[in-house]
Amino acid sequence: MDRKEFLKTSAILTGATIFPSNSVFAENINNNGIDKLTDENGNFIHQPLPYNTDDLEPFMDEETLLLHHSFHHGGAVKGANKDIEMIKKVMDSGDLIMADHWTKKLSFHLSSHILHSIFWTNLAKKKSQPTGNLLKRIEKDFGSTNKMQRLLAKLSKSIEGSGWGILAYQPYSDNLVVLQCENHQKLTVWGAIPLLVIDVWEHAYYLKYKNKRGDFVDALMNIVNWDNVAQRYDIALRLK
Ligand code: MN3
Repeated sequence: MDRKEFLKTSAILTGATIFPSNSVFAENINNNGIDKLTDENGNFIHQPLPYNTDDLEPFMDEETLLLHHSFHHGGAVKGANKDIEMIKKVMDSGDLIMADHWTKKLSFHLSSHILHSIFWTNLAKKKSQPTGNLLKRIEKDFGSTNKMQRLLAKLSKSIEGSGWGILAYQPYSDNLVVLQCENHQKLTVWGAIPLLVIDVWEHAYYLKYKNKRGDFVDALMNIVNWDNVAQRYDIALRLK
């Protein structure tokens, strides 16, 4: 480990700000190592994309990226804020008849906000590969990067309806796991920390890829920002 690597690792372990100020990918991750989803008042905020809307061409087309980020992710942020407000109103009124409705809505919207926030930072226009601790762990848990990627791609492509393929770190069992998530909130395993998430909702690909979800998932593997995934893994290890 060279000095730069040592300082970076030490900073992660102590929770200090480790990211260079020009790293747009890191700006979504705060000092505690989690994504910044709220303002100082606790309201959910919609962060700008960490790149230009045409940066991920041709793998992800500009129009899809723009609509996806502004309308679909943006809508989830608005929804989550409204759901919180409505839960407060229901509690203040004393009539809890709508409490389960707004709680379910919050689960859907906030999970969407969390996964989309991770998703944008998981992508970059440069080609990269898993390295360092992450690579070692992938090889230990899956045999090779190729094997893990094949599993992640397979599970992402075959999700029933709308959902996400997810590579996560599971601190309870101390290993990497690949999960299928339906919608934004179903089929998770408690405690799993998402490292790499693959959005396979039709809104993520239909303008360009039409019904070829598989082609979209394969294309996405060309723009995975493995440095971001590795950062997330190093941070997640603190929860072991
Ligand atoms: Mn989406």
